[in-house]
Amino acid sequence: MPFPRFCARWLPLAAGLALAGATLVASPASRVAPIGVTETAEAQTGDAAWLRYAPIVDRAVSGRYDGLPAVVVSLDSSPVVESARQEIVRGVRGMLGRTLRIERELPSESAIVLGTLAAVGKAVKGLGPAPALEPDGYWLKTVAEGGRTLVVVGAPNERGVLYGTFALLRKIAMGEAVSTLDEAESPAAPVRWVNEWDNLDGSIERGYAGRSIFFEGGRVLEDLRRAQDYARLLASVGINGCAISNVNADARLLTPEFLPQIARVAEAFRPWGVRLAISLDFSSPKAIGGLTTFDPLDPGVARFWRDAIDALYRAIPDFGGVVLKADSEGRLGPAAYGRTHADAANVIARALEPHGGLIFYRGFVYDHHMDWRDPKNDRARAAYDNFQKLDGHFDDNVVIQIKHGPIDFQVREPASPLFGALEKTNEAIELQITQEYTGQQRHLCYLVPMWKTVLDFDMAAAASGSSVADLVSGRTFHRPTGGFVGVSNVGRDATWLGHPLAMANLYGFGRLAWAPALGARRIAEEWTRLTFGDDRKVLDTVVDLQLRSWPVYESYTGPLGAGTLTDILGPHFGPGIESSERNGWGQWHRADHDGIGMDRTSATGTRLHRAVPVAGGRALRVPRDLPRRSVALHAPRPVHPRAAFRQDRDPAHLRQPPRGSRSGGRLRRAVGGTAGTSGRPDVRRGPGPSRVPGGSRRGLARRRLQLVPAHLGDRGRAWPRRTLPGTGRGRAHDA
Ligand code: GCW
Repeated sequence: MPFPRFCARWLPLAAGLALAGATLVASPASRVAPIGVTETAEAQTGDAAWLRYAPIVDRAVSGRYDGLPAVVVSLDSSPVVESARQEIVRGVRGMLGRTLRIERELPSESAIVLGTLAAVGKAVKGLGPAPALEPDGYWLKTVAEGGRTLVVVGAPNERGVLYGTFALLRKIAMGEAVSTLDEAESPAAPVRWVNEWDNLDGSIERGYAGRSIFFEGGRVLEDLRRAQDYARLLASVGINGCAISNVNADARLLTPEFLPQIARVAEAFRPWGVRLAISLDFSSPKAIGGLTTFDPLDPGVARFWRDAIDALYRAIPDFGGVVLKADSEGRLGPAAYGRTHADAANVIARALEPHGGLIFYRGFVYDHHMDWRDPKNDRARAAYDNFQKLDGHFDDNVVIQIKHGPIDFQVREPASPLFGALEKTNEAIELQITQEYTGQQRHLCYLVPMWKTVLDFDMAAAASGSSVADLVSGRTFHRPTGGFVGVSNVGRDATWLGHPLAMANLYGFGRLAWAPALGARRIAEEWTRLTFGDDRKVLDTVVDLQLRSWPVYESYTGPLGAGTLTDILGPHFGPGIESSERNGWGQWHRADHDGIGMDRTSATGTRLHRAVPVAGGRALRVPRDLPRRSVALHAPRPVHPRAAFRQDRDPAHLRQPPRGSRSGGRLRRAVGGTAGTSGRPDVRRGPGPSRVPGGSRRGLARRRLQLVPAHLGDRGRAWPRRTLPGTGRGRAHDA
């Protein structure tokens, strides 16, 4: 059995909680159970994650559900509604110790009624008109009728019935009343997906929790029970799509040999309403199609994609779509033929369109051979420079999938400037549940507060409200689709993510994708109660640990917005500050005895600020402690007025656009051409000559100095006094 029971993992956790002040309940055999329930450590493996449905031990709380009906009726026999019915039985049994009776038709006694709006409307006379709901939304309503109570879970589609059922169970876990319900919820966006970076050999790129639950030895696993359990977890937080293969893609997935195999994964997902997706290799027409080209404008290539996608849909009629990483980090793309990202996306989009499929085209395109000596070069500009100019050129079933920050999943980044720059193109935000740069699931780092700094951020791209959450949901510019993608790395480890507390991030991603306005604390509380039960002390301790973890992790691995101090050329874990300098990857700290940080002003630096309409006056509304945390990044992150980076150097940029103006467009037009940024990731430029374009080295150092805020005083300047060779200032740090 690949998923052994374990105590080894829970015991340190239990010990940790004990240290942190949690109550640990010892079983008669003196085994430690991590929470205030009667299970032993051996009986609890972590497999169930937040769907453990631990018994509610507080009688005052469980008593609230004494009136819950003893019967469940599902008015629909589809596999998804069937899952909902099984789930309510399982959840009520776990939390309240009662076994619901299953009926096919409405009985004369009280009942929980599951069904689509059409079905429940017909069966429950006193239900009344249904509220307006988006697809996947649900309505929870209690109806007193003929001396009985009906607890109705109704929805416009089957998935919504399942999500409503999970919501009802969540309410019980949270101790909330369910006797007089009338609640309608719709998801914030249609796209709520996860991407796994699993390879066909069973390894996982940035996998820290064991091998793939989908692949092994170049094939799909025979036993897909784990995949099915994963789909259930995803469904419980409203995630409706999952791309199972690495974006550094393997073309073999599209071959006739593989289609029946991945169709089995789709089958495992289907009862939970999760649509299957895969990543594509853009060179497939040549790599597996027998063509001599993969030029997206070649008619033979277009035919290849049409045939390949048709075959996919024959095998998997409800296939969700594809993810494409092209022209980035060595992946082949349209630049090989001088074509644009729009050409590349559209040729595949047109093959998907008749089937209703989506293509997620990754905005993570940059040149990793940039000349580090050139102070105008800036990886943080890459996504914007590559895609903003193509706005309006993408078909309606293309979604540009944008990493949350402009660099690469660092412990603190501002929102990517690209979010505010696409008015005529669908977008999705890519958040990394995988803790690649945030402790690799060995350090505790609860990411929800970090994600919220980005999702809540207003890009000032439209009068109607343009928070990143609104932009990606398609609300700001009325886009037909868009939403949220989480990069996850679940594996065969019994805890799914390799650390029991890391699952709060997967849970949190799903909850935010459904309702980005939810608070980080609320999400941590939900997750903790669902995972560990209702012991107050455990709840307080775990929630407190979670909420404090991100700033703590940041403080020792990437303070001041400097970007990661881990080894970027190796595993992205453990100290390796200098690995960021003197190479083309563009994660430069530019730290020396004068200061730290990139000059991103328009006047003398990389001009990133011009790409971001939110900088400038808006800065004055942010909490006072933000600038200290992000000064070295010196990106669109708002900067405290007292910060000594000279705001007056760039007055056009700093002018506060009148509230409600179409400032985004104006400012974006002002961006114009950009000096020193690649925009052409296929062009591999080696390190250039050791001259410093754009000014003398002394001038450059002086400008960087201005990025250190005055109020940091010595703190800002106390950064390693020795000069890094990357700054061109002679004395080597390690010499
Ligand atoms: O952060 C980098 C990772 C790569 C990853 C890449 C990407 C899948 O280090 O491992 O490749 O991002 O997002 O494509």
